[in-house]
Amino acid sequence: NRHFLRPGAAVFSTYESPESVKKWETLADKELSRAKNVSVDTLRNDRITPEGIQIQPVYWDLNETDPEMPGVFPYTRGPYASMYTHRPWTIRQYAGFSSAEESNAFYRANLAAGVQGLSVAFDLPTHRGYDSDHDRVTGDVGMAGVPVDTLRDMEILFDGIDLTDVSVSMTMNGAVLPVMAFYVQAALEQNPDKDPAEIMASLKGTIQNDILKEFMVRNTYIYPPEPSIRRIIADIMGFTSVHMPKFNSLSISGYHIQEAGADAALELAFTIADGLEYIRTAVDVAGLDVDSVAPRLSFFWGIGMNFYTEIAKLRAGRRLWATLVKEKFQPKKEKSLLLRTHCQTSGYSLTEAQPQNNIIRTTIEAMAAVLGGTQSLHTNSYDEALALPTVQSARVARNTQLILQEETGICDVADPLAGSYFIESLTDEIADKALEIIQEVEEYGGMTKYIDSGTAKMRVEESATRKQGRIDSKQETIVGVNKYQLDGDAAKEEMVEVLQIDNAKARKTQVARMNEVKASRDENLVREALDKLTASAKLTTTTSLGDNPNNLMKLAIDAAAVRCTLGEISEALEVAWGRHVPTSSVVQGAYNASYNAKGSSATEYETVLQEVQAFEDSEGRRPRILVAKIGQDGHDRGAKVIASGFSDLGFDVDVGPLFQTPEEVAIQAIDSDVHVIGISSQAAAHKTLLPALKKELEEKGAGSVLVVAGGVIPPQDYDFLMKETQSCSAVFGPGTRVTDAALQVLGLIPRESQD
Ligand code: 2CP
Repeated sequence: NRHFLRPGAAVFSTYESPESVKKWETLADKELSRAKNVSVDTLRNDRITPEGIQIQPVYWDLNETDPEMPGVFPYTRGPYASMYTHRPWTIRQYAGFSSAEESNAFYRANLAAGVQGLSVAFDLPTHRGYDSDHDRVTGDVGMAGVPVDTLRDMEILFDGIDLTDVSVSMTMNGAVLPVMAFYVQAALEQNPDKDPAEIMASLKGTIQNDILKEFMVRNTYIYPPEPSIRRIIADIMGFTSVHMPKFNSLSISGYHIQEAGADAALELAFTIADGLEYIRTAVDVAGLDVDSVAPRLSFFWGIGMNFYTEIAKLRAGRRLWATLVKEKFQPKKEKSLLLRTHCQTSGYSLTEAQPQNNIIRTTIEAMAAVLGGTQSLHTNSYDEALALPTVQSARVARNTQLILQEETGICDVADPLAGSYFIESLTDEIADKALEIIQEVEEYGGMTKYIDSGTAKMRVEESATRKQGRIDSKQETIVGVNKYQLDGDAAKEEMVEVLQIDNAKARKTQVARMNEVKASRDENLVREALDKLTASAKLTTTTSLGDNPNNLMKLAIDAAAVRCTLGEISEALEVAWGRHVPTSSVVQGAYNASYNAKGSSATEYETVLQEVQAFEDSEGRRPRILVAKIGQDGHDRGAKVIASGFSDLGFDVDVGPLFQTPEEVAIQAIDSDVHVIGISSQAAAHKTLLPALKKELEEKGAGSVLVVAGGVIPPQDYDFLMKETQSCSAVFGPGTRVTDAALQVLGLIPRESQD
């Protein structure tokens, strides 16, 4: 007899089930009967392949005395016993367009076409707590998601969608209080005749609310760490645990840590360590019971192209979380130990070159997510390295999941890869590596202190720079980018239509609607609600317990009800806490080390170093670049990698602060006397902000400073930027090798020695 036995095998008749298997069967029967009124036996008997093979809902090794089972501690094999066998993961596509109306139409069409939950993407001004009329957000309104200034926008966003029925995820971290308040108040106003307590209790969904990773990698914070965690997050956890028990109060995110360049072990470790820190905040700071909070913490992983590793990561994550929460907090409810997660296929793995290849990448990543046992999934659109998705590309992305769910049979078996020598071994090893890092963080005093020390950010940036070095030196293959590239006509054939957004129009419509709301409200009530928020923000005692009259979430809902704007609510808190000002630094040596790790392409690297030296010899100083971000776009992985790579290649590198206006960038460039400004743009504001930067430079007599741009910029816009408006001299798309960019920049810098 082979060891891979399963319940259908002949030997099964004499088999005495171990405890874990008995527990699994009881749990699975309960889940199945609750959802579909079927039992494990129904599943066993019903599913016969065309070849006549009976498919079991789960498989295990009959020779093991205590086999790991799905739904049973430590949950390596899944948080639920029956997993997808009767309820597949939720297809939840993250989306938000430049107006509430367009976004609403998209959500409704998607729900009609098989999507099972909503996931709202807000624009960057909303994330950063600015109303659409603020002068720091001219290029950002409606560009990377939907703008929400007032309750009116939220009402339109969910028009015709019953919020007590559909589960809604909202990606919001900085301006989490006004956004949650608008959402709750919109649900209450959808149901004016019902008991408000009942409406709130029925709301199901998730708010990202994970500020720790914002300070580490994503950068859409507003306030400093201390009030962000100990006041905002604590009060939201306290409020939702009492009034919104079905709502997930946090989505603890590894996704952005991976997107920023972390490998799987680092992503896993920092995310779990963030989760432990949030439970500690709830218990120690807010005085909440672990069992009132932990069951509604959820997770969010990025899924890249390392197929086996990603599957192992999801399995290891569940085991680590259950084990660590049990050990550190001794919860009484089993639900407190479950790591339930959303996954998103990696945006970073998508390429601008040959975009259709991205459909294949996304499918492979989606398969890793579901073979790893995710609860909810977003699949990226193939054109996302170029621009925001079109209706057609979003449809292909959604259908990828429908095909996996309904055509492949993947859902028939819970944790089908369990028992694979390789997957089990990899799961153990990833868990061990992550645990080592988690222990280091815990010994340091927890994630808040670890992030504060700058070590977390530095480790992610190092990992990102090393990866770029491996790609540029071709140790890692990316089809169409560093191998099998197309050129000439073939490359043109691969160009795809991209979505273009009229930023000025989006902003005008938004501001007009906000002014209408302001004109029709009672200003005294507005002032009173905002003053209460400021007063609560200044308190030094906890206000987290759900019924506390000074709970910030409660006061934000009161403010939403009297039509305060998102910017006003944010400002009322900023008065007490100030805005967080980040510091930035450049990783040294990591690009050089990994580029030359195997000695490959060393001559190209040498060539750049020699060119830089020649520049210095002729100009009397090294080439100097200001790497800058303009507008509210905080995605800084690309900027950081360029800064580190250029620095290793011999450039003098200045890194500008995040969230600059074009004028501030121009002033810094002039003050630092740089030869070149490199603008990294990931959030679609390039057509407004690059021409504005050029204008500022010219007005200040610095028109000769070279401007180059990189990031998510559709090739269709290159002419607009380089010819029509002459606002930059080169555009580097995703996938550009740092060495190539450096050589090209050197060639473009006007030489004073030749004047
Ligand atoms: C599920 N259920 C089951 C089973 N499976 N019951 C019996 N048997 C099963 N096999 C039940 C659950 O217990 C639950 O009910 C309900 O069905 C829903 O299942 P779920 O697993 O909770 O799924 P979900 O509602 O889809 O929630 C999934 C998550 C949630 C992960 C817990 O937090 C979520 O939806 N997250 C999405 C986050 C998101 O969209 N983020 C977007 C990031 P009960 O609730 O009654 O127990 S995009 C970010 C971008 C990139 C950015 O940040 O910039």
